[in-house]
Amino acid sequence: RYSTAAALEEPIQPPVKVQETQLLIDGKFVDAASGKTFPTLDPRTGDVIAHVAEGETEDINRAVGAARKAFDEGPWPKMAAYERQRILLRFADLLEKHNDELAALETWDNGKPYEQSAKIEVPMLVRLFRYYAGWADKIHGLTVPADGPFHVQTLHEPIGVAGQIIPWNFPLLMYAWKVGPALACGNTVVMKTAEQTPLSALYASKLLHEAGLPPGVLNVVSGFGPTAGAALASHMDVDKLAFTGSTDTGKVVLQLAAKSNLKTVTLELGGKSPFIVCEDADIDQAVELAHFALFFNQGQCCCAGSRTYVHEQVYDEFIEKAKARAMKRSVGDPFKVGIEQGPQIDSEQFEKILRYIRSGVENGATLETGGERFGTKGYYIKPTVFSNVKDEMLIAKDEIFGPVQSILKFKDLDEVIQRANATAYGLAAGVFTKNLDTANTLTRALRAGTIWINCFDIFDAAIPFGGYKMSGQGREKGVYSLKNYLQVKAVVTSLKNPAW
Ligand code: TXE
Repeated sequence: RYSTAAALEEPIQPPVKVQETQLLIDGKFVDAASGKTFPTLDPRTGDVIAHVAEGETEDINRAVGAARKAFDEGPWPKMAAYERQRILLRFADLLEKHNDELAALETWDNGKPYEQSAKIEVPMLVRLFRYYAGWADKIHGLTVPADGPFHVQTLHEPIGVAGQIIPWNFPLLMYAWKVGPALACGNTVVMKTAEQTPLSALYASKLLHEAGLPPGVLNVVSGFGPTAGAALASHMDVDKLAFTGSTDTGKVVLQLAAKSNLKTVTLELGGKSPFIVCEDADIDQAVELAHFALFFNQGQCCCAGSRTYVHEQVYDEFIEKAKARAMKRSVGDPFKVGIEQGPQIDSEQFEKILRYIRSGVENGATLETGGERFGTKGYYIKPTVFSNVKDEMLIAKDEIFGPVQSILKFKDLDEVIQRANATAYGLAAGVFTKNLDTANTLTRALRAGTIWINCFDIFDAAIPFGGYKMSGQGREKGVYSLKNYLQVKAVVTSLKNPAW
């Protein structure tokens, strides 16, 4: 079911026009202080979609200044919580109204299938903003029964200026995971988008201002990591930093935060998540879900089920079916109806994935299908399946971040628990079994921030997400994300008449 390579020669014209390419600072779209721009590229062809203002240190300073003023002078943090909620709800309505334009920009800049952008991701974005709008007027502290003649209460206050750095694999969803809770809690924000995908966040942020957001509350700076990103992470006037990206860059921003003003940091980093198929699993369903767990979003998911452990009793059947499923995956222009897989994000990721595929072959894994680029243009890779993968091979250890499924064999539960946990990562795990005891054992034994049982990649706004070990620090989404954006102030009042 691959499109013919010839079909890729003439990419479909995206049904949207690029409008916002400048930086968003203090409620206005402006050029970079240096006047510089950088091209954002179409992953289908490598051609330029638009030239985007390139923010650097001076622009981050301007954006942080605007966010500081909007925080200190208000009205945002002091506004009635109900008013903040109304703005976020109006924003969600506007996102819903502009679903198709947002989805088209996302697909154009990122390469993910348009149907995925339009039917899954933008609706999830809407849901996230409605969810956090719902929290805005439900944030409150406690009354604490302390010893002594004191009335003790806690106030939950916004932290201040939040710096947020996001990656390119889910530009709109990463924007929502960070902006939603930060604004609901009354913070102001400076967001640094990924250099590969600056467009959709600018468009969404324009809608947020149409919904009534005061100037300076959300500032968006497009630009590169070592310049704009590092300036944000090390800024003395940023109170909190939220980062999603690679583990290596996570370590860098944590150091920058520590060396500057000790801003609090949350990190959502890489993964190498096990997907465990037990002998009693429904094999057809397990094959389909293991396929989805790995290949969804061109394999560019931090929580991809990238180590598929299959019990020896069902291993051969599983391999045969997983291979057949991968061969059926429809690869092609992401704007075409029915396409499951578009191109990888850029030439760097494309080359990295092909290097991992070569290492798999050299290390003796069996290449069942795929293993090479698809077509001659852009960054398409054929869905690839390796069997006979061993734990010590690079393809079983490193985050490949591409459409490469590695299948490993196991004999019993204790063994698979030990092997699944033998990684520096701990983001997610999938468990496929009909046996409740097996599911309970694996749930408790696996060291990962999310365990999906007989399902995978379920991402409701209310479900927390984050990593154990080197997959990150802190949790995003759900009620847990509010904690990232609130300070707790203890207020102790002396009681004149303690008897009452
Ligand atoms: O990530 P980076 P890259 C993994 C995945 C991928 C690899 C490299 O394995 O192959 O990382 O991707 C900003 N100071 N993930 O290079 O560098 C950068 O501009 C401050 C997993 O794209 O981590 C971008 O906005 N910021 C991941 C963001 O960090 C810096 C998603 C992410 O880029 C910076 C993406 C610096 N010095 C890649 N350097 C996930 N967890 O989902 C870069 N940035």
